[in-house]
Amino acid sequence: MFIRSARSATPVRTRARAATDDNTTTGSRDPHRRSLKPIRQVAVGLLAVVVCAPITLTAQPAAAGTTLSGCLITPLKPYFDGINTSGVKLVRYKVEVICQGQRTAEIQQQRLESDPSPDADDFLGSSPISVAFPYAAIEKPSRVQALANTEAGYEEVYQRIRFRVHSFNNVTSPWTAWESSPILSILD
Ligand SMILES: [Ca+2]
Ligand SMILES: [Ca+2]
Repeated sequence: MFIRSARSATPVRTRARAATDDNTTTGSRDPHRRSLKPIRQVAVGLLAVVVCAPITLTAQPAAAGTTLSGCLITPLKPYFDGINTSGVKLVRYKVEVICQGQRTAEIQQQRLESDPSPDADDFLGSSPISVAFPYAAIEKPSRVQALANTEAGYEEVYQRIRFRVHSFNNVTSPWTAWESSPILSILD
């Protein structure tokens, strides 16, 4: 329930945070800071609810997000995002990052293609993603990768992430467990 609330609030901040949507993990001290104030209040409220009642997160089975040290981070389902100049489909892997202020979220993202057991999933790529939060906010950093052809027919791509949190007073949390997103089935 609370995840949906978080997502429904994000369009409000699209204008102010559009730059963070594509490989940008900096720019926290932006000129739109004043316009983000209501969003920060929303984010703080969401985090307060999440931290106080974490059991409600289990209501959503897949990619419910992980809460640690004032951050709630969710690997979202990848989605088709155009075709490159070589005619290959592009897939965007976006992560929703909600954090309280005065901390930095350090995320490791891995992109994979699912195969039935006993085959191991195909590893497609990985990226470090770091997002600073001088103030509580919602960020949605993402990475784009051309769709790999690992088999005949559809490819079943997904991402998995883990993260740790660095507070601005030099305290670092342990890494979370890996959490996988829902799978995107897409024809290459
Ligand atoms: Ca497959
Ligand atoms: Ca495969």
